Amino acid sequence: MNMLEQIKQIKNPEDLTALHSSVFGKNGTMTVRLKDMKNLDNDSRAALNAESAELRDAFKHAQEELEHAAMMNALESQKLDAAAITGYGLRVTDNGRLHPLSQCMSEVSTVLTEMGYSLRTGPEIEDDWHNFTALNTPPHHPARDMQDTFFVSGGNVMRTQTSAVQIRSMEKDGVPIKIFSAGTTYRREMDATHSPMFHQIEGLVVDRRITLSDMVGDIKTFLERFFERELNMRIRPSYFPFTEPSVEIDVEWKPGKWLEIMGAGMVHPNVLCNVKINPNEFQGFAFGFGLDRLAMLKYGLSDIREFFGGDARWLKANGFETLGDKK
Ligand code: FA5
Repeated sequence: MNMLEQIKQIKNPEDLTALHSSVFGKNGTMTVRLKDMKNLDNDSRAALNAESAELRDAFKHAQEELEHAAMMNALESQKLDAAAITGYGLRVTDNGRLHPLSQCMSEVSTVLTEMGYSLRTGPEIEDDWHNFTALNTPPHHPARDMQDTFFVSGGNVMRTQTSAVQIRSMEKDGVPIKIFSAGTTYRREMDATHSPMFHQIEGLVVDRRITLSDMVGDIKTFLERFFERELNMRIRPSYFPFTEPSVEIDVEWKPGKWLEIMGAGMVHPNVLCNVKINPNEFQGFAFGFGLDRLAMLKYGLSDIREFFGGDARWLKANGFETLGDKK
């Protein structure tokens, strides 16, 4: 193999340097021959000079090639590093977004806030007074059986209804009051329409001369704004210990198909007395509903438990966007 071919075959800078010194170094083959040039005739000198120049060019070219290859390698490996660092962020299809229930909760809150209700919250582990007794459901009241309750230590319960927050709010802020509470509630039951943990929203208005028609007006306004369409509403007599009269509200979901959507009623005088408000001076109404059932209706779902499966594929299958769809 002649020298030019040897140079071309070299794959790393160290080998190239070594070969270069063996040719052009102090005692290199070409250096020695060039030193002897004076003994050559003109043609041989010209040929040697040309050969030497050609070799220098070949070395220079080989060096440039190796430098270029090294730079490409470095870029390639940096590109891999960059992908390793940013790769997770690029796979946005794996990411999530607000759960449909959270979105629903926020829509409900927006509508109620626009209607002048302000949000109140309370503890999820509640004492007997706020969850039951002050709501006109003292111990041994048969209406306690209406709610399958989780009891925790110290006589407390996992709150079965957000109605507990109306007691706390009236105790703290007095009246007049126009509030809503929103949050998780718990009952010992589970089937397609009952989940052990679910979400309730409750509205409460207490003032002078509040009537049942104020309640009907506010509930209709709320439902139509939330579902973004006009709805026929039906009011049926019902029973809750903390409201008198008590009603259930149904909406005509499809022509001739009515669905029960919430409980409501005028705040029972005993409840007002329990929070030291004179029922002869103040009256009010309250309404409460399950957010999860409302969301089932809005999104056309048949099993409440699907909300809590935590499966992103389910979100997609039911037409809920995930963050990845926003790409
Ligand atoms: C109540 O809890 C009353 N506090 C509502 C109320 C407030 C009435 C103010 C009058 C005035 P009820 O037990 O019916 O009522 O529950 C209200 C809603 O919570 C139900 O209509 C249903 O939508 C929802 N709900 C009840 N239990 C479950 C459950 N296990 N899973 C999912 N949703 C539930």
